[in-house]
Amino acid sequence: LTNRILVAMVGGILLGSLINLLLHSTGISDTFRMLIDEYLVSGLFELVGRVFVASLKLLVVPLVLVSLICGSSSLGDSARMGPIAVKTLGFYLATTAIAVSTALVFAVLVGPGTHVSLQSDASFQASVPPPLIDVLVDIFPSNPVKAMADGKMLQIIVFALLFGYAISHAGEPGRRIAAFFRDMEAVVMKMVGILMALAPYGVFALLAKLFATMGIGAILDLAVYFFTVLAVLLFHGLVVYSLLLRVFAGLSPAMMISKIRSVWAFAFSTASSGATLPVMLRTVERRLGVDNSVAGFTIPLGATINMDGTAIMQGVATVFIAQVYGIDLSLTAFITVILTATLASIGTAAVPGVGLITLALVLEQAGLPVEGIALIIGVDRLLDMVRTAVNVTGDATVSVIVGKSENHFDERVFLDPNADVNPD
Ligand code: DAS
Repeated sequence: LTNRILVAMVGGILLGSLINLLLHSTGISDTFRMLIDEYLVSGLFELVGRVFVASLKLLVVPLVLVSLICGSSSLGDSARMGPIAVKTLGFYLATTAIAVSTALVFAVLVGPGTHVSLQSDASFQASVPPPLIDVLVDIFPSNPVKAMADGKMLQIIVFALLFGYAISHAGEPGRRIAAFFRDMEAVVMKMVGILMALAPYGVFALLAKLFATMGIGAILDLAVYFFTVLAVLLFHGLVVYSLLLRVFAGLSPAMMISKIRSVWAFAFSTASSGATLPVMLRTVERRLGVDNSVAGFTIPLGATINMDGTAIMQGVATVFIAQVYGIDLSLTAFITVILTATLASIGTAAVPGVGLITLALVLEQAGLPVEGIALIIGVDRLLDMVRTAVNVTGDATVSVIVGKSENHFDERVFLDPNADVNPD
């Protein structure tokens, strides 16, 4: 699939740029120009692209609801691990909030979207975001069904966390419901897989229309966006996690990095924390020395709720899209982005491209045009591979910190460069 998406990307960019040149050349008849513009660019490509974006938004509610209910109900089950759960959740949420905040500051400083002159056909006027107090009150659902119908994701997240916690304290009925939601999650993940199979067509159409409209110059604009996200990912992945490991566990970041490179290769090539989970669990336990009683909890939970790399992309993408559409983000909007990206990263399941699905949610909550996703989708696949590696590095770092602080950690294994080098 990755290759097909890459081919679709290149094809869309090339065809779109070619059409752009054609439409601006004087050598073709007006009839032909109208045919190309009306029926191909604004017709077929527009249709396929918008259906694809709509299908991404379609999955947000079911994906977040079931993955969160499953995550929080398993959390409740292990109530005997209270301090471990509290520390793990605390570090996961804190690192994600740091990640998205760094991304926002960096993006505002670099201004990746300020020079992009998008002649946007959709002259989008952001809905004025509500005052912060309303945003905070609005987090608590008064009607969960209405919250889902209205796509109020923060309310859905709060409801799912509460519901999942109740499941884990409801005895036999709770166990039956938990099993139901685990099945639901499997089906919804299958839906994500099906939609990702459509991604090449959607990506091709979006990019062909984008470059037919904007011309090859768009790649330059995207290059600034691309390298802004990459810079923050590398900073967070190599500097922030190393600092945390040094400060909270007094361990050598170099040793950890040398041991999780195999996990990086897996995360990068699959662009899926979920697919990387088995390799991750083995590495954290047998090479980093974290006891299974901790890693068995922190790694699956982390793969589901801890996505710092994703939050970084969402932070930069939000600023980029706001700048391209000439929309000034208010402080409330920034806070909404930090809250939504942090909480939404809890709900993202660990599959390729899922960061875009919740980006739609972050943009909506910030009052920005979801169509802006079309601007960045072309380079998202490459960024997805890098941000997935950052996501799993965050899970490993927090697992070591929590394991050590709870004395479920064997430092000799961590310090042994040859621990589990030749897996059986
Ligand atoms: N690929 C996702 C993951 O598995 C992250 C994302 O899509 O942003 O972590």
